[in-house]
Amino acid sequence: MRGDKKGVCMRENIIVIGGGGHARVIIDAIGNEGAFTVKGIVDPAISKGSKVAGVDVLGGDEVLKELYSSGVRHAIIGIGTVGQYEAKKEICKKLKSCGFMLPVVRHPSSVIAADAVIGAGSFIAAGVVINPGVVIGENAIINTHASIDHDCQIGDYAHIAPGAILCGGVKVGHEVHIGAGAVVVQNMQITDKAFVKAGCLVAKDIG
Ligand code: JB3
Repeated sequence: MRGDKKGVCMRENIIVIGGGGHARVIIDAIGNEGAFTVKGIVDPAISKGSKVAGVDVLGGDEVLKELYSSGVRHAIIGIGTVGQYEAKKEICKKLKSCGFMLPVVRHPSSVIAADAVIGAGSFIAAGVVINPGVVIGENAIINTHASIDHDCQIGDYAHIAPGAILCGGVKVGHEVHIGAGAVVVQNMQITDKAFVKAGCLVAKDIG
């Protein structure tokens, strides 16, 4: 938020990249969090001028430069789709080259330790708990009700799906998917690009 000349706090605008189910979850979190106003959605597969979750679809990625020129400075990647790492990295590159900043978006019901470090563009969903000493990379998704215990490390673009539990000291690499409800016991290490199925118990290192 920033103050106008009268000292009134104004929300900064943000655009959401992608307009599917994951984007709707992000839009809801942004509305609840109150730091930003969603200016619009950028998605080439949805008709320009239509609305998703009450938000205008502004067009495909060709509108990014124009949006930056119009004064929008923040963007969040709302593509959750498992395995779409290259698309996400490509769009991240485009956003940065236009000048956009990628803030951390968190639902206000998440509980995040004061010393946790969370990388740019990451999304922390409703009901997530992140304990002390945790380090999360850029553009990661910590999805609904996931629990990340003390001293875990999570790489860029990792997706910790709803209800997954990482016990203390777990190391998760870049572009890793931890499926919904999976449990990873303490101090396990999971290498880059690994895929852990929903509901799995991980009691041995992967990779
Ligand atoms: O499991 C849960 C809780 N959520 C899933 C989430 C993590 O992933 C959800 O159930 C879905 O499986 C998936 O959600 P997502 O990513 O919203 O899926 P989908 O409905 O396919 O929407 C992705 C949107 O991103 C599509 O409308 C694409 O057109 C758009 N998209 C893909 N690549 C892109 C690009 N948009 C832009 N602007 N640029 C791209 O490069």
